[in-house]
Amino acid sequence: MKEEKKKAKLARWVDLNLSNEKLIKMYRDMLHIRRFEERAAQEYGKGKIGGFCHLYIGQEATGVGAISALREDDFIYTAYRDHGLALARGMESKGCMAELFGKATGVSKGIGGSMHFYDLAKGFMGGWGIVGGHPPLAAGSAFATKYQGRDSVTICFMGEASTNQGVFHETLNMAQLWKLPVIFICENNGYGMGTAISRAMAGEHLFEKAAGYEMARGAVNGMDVIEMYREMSVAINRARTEMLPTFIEARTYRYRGHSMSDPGQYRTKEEIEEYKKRDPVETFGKELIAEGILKETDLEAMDELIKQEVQEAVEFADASPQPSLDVLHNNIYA
Ligand SMILES: Cc1ncc(C[n+]2csc(CCOP(=O)(O)OP(=O)(O)O)c2C)c(N)n1
Repeated sequence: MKEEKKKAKLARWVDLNLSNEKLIKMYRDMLHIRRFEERAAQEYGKGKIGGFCHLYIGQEATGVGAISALREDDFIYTAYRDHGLALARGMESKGCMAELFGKATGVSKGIGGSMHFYDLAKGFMGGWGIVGGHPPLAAGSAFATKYQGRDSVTICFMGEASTNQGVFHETLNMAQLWKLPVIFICENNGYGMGTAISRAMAGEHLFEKAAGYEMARGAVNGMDVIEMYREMSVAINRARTEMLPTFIEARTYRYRGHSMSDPGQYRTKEEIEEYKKRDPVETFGKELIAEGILKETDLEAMDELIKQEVQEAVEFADASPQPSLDVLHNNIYA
């Protein structure tokens, strides 16, 4: 009887070999993204961030779950909703905030801005603005590592709207045909700007788009960091050992508008509140407490430290210089 009780109490991640340290880091990474972006929203309101600013708030578990399963020599491509993914990859708050502020100390030297975070040393390959534009680049990266005989994998985040683009289908076709070690992670947050997926996409089962290419595929609860990690571990193993691609539909939700300039009148407050009930950060925090891995006071202390880190990032970005005028025409092809 005692034994049974013990078994029933095993954490749901027991099969994943996740150390407590790793679990705590996953929680911390999600909270870091949340606090960084809440602050970015405030700074945007003060006029410190020019251009677009697309927040990731609500989707933290998808990015952290996926990126936590990677090795340091793997590569990441994403669209413009990139701050959270960059932070999850270990890019520092200071460089990220400075990039938002358009400062020379930013991760893209202040000439990329919110949509174009980049860090080659961390395999973070951007930060791309054209919907559906980057999946071919990710496939190219996977082609390159395979060609070089390395066992790195490339992961490619994209919004669900990009799966309606022709180039998405061309990329999946080639990835499967050429057996490329690439994982496509479609973050299905239900909306492409103000358009609900049901108004823009034929068919209900998004992940089945990959069936046309006989690619391994599936849907996962993208609001659950552990489930995301679990699916990714399988896909990464397939890519690393069999050189085969995977398509994962991560069902998630963004709490904020498409970008900071979106008042979000195409959905109801009730809908947003419904999703907040299963908030990825709060839910996982409670689970870690229930499992005896952290205490409420640990979460509070961690929150304070993160807020302090973000505060220092804002001060750093404020104090940093603008890029000099002579870099204005660098990296431009004519
Ligand atoms: C080719 C192209 N068409 C239109 C746009 C304008 N646009 C920017 S974001 C966006 C919606 C994309 O939604 P989704 O891919 O689902 O990503 P999410 O914003 O939900 O993360 C559109 C249509 C664009 N950037 N590129």
